[in-house]
Amino acid sequence: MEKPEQKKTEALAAIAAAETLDALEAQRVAALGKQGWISALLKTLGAMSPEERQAQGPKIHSLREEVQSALADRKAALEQAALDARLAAETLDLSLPAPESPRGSVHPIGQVMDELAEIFADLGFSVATGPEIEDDWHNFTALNMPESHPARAMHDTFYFPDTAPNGGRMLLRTHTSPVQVRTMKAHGAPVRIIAPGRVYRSDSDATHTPMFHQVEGLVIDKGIHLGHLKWTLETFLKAFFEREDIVLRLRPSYFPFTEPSVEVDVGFAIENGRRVLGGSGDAPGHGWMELLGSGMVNRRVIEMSGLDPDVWQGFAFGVGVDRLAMLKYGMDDLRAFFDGDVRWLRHYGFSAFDQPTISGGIGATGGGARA
Ligand code: 2U9
Repeated sequence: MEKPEQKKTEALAAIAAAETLDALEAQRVAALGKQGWISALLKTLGAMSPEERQAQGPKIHSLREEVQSALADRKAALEQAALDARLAAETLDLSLPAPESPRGSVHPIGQVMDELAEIFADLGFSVATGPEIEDDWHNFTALNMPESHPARAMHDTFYFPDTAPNGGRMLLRTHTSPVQVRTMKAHGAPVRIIAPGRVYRSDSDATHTPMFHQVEGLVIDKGIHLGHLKWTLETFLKAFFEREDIVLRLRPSYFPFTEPSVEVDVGFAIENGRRVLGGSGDAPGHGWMELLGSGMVNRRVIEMSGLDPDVWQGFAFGVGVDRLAMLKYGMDDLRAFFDGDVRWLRHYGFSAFDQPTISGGIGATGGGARA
């Protein structure tokens, strides 16, 4: 075993000197591969006499184990070194400033939706959502707009060719009101929700887009009256516009789903040629701007939503989210909201880090014309 001992010493030295996993693999093949010298040594055992095999066998096997374990140790060491090098090269220093100004921003509509959810959560409202593809029962009939009702024609509805499971027509919802109907049917009363979301009407000009955003609110409880409605809207608008001097004017109106119905105007003043909300619209140089629709929920709607109108009453309101965003953040063209122009978004978008909170301030500072 002179020769094998010497070969082992050489092999162990070569293994220790291998700098790469490939070089190490070459050493393994040279010793333990099919043509390797240890494999050849093992083959000689078959031709030996039993006495000789008893003497040489353990020596050859221990030599093989020694080489095998040296290969495994070196392999582990090389792999660890490779991992250490990779970890050192790929470190990320989170304290470094971003190489460029951050891309991507929160769209003003998303920002305003977050602000609305925060303000109304503080008043005890939850956010409810529902399908944008509706059937005509939930979108119209349950809201006191039967088939022949002229208000149906006024909504410029996008209809689908399909028929709903309840036999009615399928459509893109023209308002978020079906969400409130579904909520009352599923959960009963009392109810205190806002329903923000996309709505669709076949209408397109400088002030109308075929898809726009609404937020509607619904409160159902015992003994609810117009005073609750006015206080809620006043509190909401003061928080949203971050001004204590918001003044409302309620005008009688008509909606099929509310009775009585009121349109809500907000007083504004002209400052630097621009309308600024706040103060009475009756003061000299001031005016009134129509902002919201609202009213006491029609008892027929309460009934169709599965509740007893002699027990439960409520108020509801609706407002365009796009319009709220334009008023608060000073955009003047509604169509730009939907163009997806990155320059516009860079100018009017908000930072994702600027979350509206009651304690930290509702209005964002990062975007809009207020920046
Ligand atoms: C239920 C009962 C009543 C929601 C209401 C309005 C008045 C309204 C418009 C404002 C501007 C729509 O975006 S807009 O064009 N909305 O004037 N919406 S009351 O009334 C409801 C809703 C659901 C069950």
